[in-house]
Amino acid sequence: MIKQYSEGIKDDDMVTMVMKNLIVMLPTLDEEYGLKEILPRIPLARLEELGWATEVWVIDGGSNDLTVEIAKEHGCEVFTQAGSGKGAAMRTGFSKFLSANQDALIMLDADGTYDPSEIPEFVKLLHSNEVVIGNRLQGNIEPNAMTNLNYFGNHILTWFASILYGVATDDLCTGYWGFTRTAIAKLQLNSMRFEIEAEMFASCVKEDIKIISIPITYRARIGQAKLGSVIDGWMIFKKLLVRRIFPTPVEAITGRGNLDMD
Ligand SMILES: Nc1nc2c(ncn2[C@@H]2O[C@H](COP(=O)(O)OP(=O)(O)OP(=O)(O)O)[C@@H](O)[C@H]2O)c(=O)[nH]1
Ligand SMILES: [Mg+2]
Repeated sequence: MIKQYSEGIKDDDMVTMVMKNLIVMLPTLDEEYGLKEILPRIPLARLEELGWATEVWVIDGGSNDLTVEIAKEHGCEVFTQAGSGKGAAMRTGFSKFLSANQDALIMLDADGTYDPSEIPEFVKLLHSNEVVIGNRLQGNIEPNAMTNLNYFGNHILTWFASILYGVATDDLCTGYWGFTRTAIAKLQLNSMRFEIEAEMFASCVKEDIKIISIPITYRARIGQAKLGSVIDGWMIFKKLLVRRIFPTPVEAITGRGNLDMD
C-alpha cells in the first residue's frame, strides 16, 4: 500500500539528512518552449537551504529545435540518450546517475506539465522513503491539462496495475518521481517508450520498494505531445502484463536493466 503524505515535514528534520547530491533529470525531445519555461523555476536556492547541491541533467533524444542550446545556456549537463524513446532516455539517465556519485534523483517532464517548485516536497520525503511519486489524479489537474481520453486511460491503467500487482498505486503513469540512489540501483527496466513508468512501478513491487505519493499540480503542456494515447496506452497495458508474468527483463541488458552507456 502506498502511504499518503499528509503532514508537512519541518525543515529542522533535515538536520540529520545524509543525502546531499541531487540530480534533477529532464527527458527532452524538441522541448525548447517547455524547457525555457521550467528551467528558471527549479528552486536551486531553496534546495541548497535544505542541504541539497543540485545539478540539472537534460537527457536529449535528438532534438531538432533549440532544446540543447537552451539547456546549456541554463547550465544544464546535456546527455544524448542511447536508443530512442522516453523509456530509453530515462534508462540512459539512471545509468549515468549510478556511475556518478549522487544521492538522489528527481525526474520530471520538460513540457511544463509538472511544477518544479514542488521538488522540495519530494526531497524532504526522500529522507525517509525510497521512492516518491507525484499524484496527479488526486492532485490538482488544471483545465485542459489532460484530455478526457487520457484522464479515463490513466484511471483505468492505475486501477488495473493496483489489482494485477496487489499493491495500490495512486497514479501509474505520472512522470514526476523522486528516488534515492538505493532505489535506482534496484530497478530493472527495459522499456523504450512511455511504458517506463508502469515498469518502474512493477520493478518497485518486485523489489519490495515502498512508494509514497504526494498530490501535485498538473498543467497544460507547452509544445507538441509525443505520446499517442491509444498506442502508448496499449503498450503500458502490455508491459504491466509482461512484468507480472516475467518480473525481470529477459533481454541481455547490463547494469541491472539499465542501458550500458560506455
Ligand atoms: N529524450 C527523450 N525524451 C522524450 C522522448 N519522447 C518524449 N520525451 C520527453 O518525455 C516527456 C514526456 O513526453 P510527452 O510527449 O509530454 O508525453 P506525456 O507527458 O506522456 O503526454 P502528454 O500528456 O500528451 O504531454 C517530455 O519531456 C518529452 O520531451 C524521446 O524519445 N527521447
Ligand atoms: Mg507531457
